[in-house]
Amino acid sequence: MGFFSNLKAKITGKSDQSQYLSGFAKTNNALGKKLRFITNEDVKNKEDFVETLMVTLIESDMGFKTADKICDIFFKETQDYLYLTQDDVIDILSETMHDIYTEGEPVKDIVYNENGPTVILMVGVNGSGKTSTCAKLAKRYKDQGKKVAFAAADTFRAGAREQLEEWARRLDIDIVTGKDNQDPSSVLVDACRFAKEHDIDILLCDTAGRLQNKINLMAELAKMHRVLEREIPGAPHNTWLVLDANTGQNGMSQAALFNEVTDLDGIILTKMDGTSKGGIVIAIKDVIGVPVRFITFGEGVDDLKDFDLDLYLYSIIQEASHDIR
Ligand SMILES: Nc1nc2c(ncn2[C@@H]2O[C@H](COP(=O)(O)OP(=O)(O)O)[C@@H](O)[C@H]2O)c(=O)[nH]1
Ligand SMILES: [Mg+2]
Repeated sequence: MGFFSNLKAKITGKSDQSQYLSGFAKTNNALGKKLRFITNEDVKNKEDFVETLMVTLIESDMGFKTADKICDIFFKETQDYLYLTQDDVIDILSETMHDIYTEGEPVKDIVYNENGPTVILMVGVNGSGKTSTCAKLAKRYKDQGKKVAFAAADTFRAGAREQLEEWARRLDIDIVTGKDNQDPSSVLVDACRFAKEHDIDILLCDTAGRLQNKINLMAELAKMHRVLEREIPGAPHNTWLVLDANTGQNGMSQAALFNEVTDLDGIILTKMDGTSKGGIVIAIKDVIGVPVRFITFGEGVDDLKDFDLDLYLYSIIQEASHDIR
């Protein structure tokens, strides 16, 4: 069985399948269709083929470096590229993307603190979706029976605290807040103490997306890490970068910068419902080396899914007209 048919068999029956398929419908229309089209194009020589493939991959946000790597592998594996069928192309490309995503160290599991609150620090630029993703994660952990609280450490943006307070009210969970412009680290200290006193399982820390310059960002994140670790050993147990999938190569630069100034344990790609360029998932893992933990498909509190490589690959490449639901 070819790699892609195998993928299809693997994902059939997975519960997140329909949300992935509809969430990636735009990407699939753009990338899936074009990848199939390549074999129909008037491609006469290797240069034409490489160019068509490169353009297709870059248009889907794979980035130059990753697209180039995919093309390299493609031509190492296939000599008679002019005689490939659509299915062959799809098999080789989906397997190559799979291999690029999984190469290197295996992805570590999410860390949960056995001896107290698990602290999750959410970082990312303004508007990327940090606050709404905190709400989505809170809902998910609460549904799993965990006791969740928010730390409203975005004290800089007007209305940021109120936005998280509103989510706390709707989800009926605790929230620790500070005053406008208060040092975010002091809010985190209060939140850690609250979490310890109230047997909180998961403390979700919403932060400001201030990207004025690298030195300040580094200093601010270092201070947050320092105070969290002082209050709760091992905290933050997870630092997740929230990235708007629509920002393309700019998102790649954000990921590189944040990964340079702090230890990222994962990336949450938001607004996947709005992009036709799902390739950023592969590019981030390939270039930055950080795995995607979750993706979000909408503004609803349930629109967050675990990242699943098989579902993702199938959803972005499946035939546009093909519906296996
Ligand atoms: N369509 C869509 N909108 C989203 C998604 N995630 C967040 N948003 C919206 O993006 C905007 C910014 O989100 P917010 O959480 O306030 O970003 P923050 O500044 O990083 O805290 C809000 O209008 C959210 O509703 C998503 O997955 N899909
Ligand atoms: Mg916010």
